[in-house]
Amino acid sequence: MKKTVLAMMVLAVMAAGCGKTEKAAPATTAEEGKAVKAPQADAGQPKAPTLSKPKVFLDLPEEVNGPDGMTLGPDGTLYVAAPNFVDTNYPGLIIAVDKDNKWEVFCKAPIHPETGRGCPMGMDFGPDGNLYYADNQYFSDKNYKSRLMRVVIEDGKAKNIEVAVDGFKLSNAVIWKGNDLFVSDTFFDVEDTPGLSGIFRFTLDELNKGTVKLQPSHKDPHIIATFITVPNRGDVAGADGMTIDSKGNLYTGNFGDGVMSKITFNEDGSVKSQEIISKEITCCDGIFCDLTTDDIYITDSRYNAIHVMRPDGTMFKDVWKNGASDGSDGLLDQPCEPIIRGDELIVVNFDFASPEWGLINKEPDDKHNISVFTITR
Ligand SMILES: [Ca+2]
Ligand SMILES: [Ca+2]
Ligand SMILES: [Ca+2]
Repeated sequence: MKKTVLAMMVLAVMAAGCGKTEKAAPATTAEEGKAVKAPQADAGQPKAPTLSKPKVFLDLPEEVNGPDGMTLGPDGTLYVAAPNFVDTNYPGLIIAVDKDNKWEVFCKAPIHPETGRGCPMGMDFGPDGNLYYADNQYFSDKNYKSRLMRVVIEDGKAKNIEVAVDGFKLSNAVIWKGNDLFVSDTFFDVEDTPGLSGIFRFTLDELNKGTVKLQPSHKDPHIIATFITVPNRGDVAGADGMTIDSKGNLYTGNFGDGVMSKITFNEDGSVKSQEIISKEITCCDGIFCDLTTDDIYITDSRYNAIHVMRPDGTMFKDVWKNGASDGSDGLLDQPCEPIIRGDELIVVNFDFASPEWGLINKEPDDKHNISVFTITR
């Protein structure tokens, strides 16, 4: 697909972030790229971690022009998914980064037979040792073409890649909790409920029986939670990143309006509660829980910012924020997913925007980077 056509389609999807009525970021923090002392909610509350100035974690070639999702393997290898929406001459792929930050292509994403594209985004390892990733076809075809893929791994290598679940709109984040797998779908595109999105749950047993075919509807029985994004700058993108805290609670945030939700579970895995816990920010892409503290790191694509949220919804805004950058200096360039490796906060820069979307990042450039901060907890 031509880049311009794709960009127009993506505009409808990802023109996201913050309403025009939102106050602009403080100029000093946005422009100077300084670590900001995060506000403390209440005396006695846990303090927010602080972050160093970011550095370049990886410089990536054109072959990896639009990185998105990440996960850590059992041996500490970092996997990074690249749907490569910026330059679609390159196929979507997943790279593996070792502990010395040397990387290689782990696998190329199989193309969808109807769209001709393979677009890996969110990823997580399952209890079966295989790697599962969201194959986001929404930018090519909105008619339930997105999938969940299973990379069957043998001896640390990708042996083959199978369709585990077929029929999402925009499968985005993927996370396992025991034998339950959760997948967020950012758009349901229901006419009478604009901004509807949701989270699906699958069990390992069900996935082991063969490809799960979803009902082409927002009423598929695998849906365990739904969300409604309030239009923000005309954007209604919904559930995006997901993470699970040390107590097994699930969190997600809407891309379009930044509303954060928490889901708790009963012993049998059914949903016990679902509540909105924060409306402090206006854009949420990927999120990641630091299990040593239960601090939840949030990437804000709109403002090139990192926020940190506590499980009770206490939000420490702008733990990091910087102005426009091509990323070659390590500064954020439309950050889309965080992950923690030891005391490193590694942040992928998606860098795929258009000026009219109103993001700090105006458009893709030819620098493709992943950033890294040092965390002081
Ligand atoms: Ca995402
Ligand atoms: Ca860049
Ligand atoms: Ca850029």
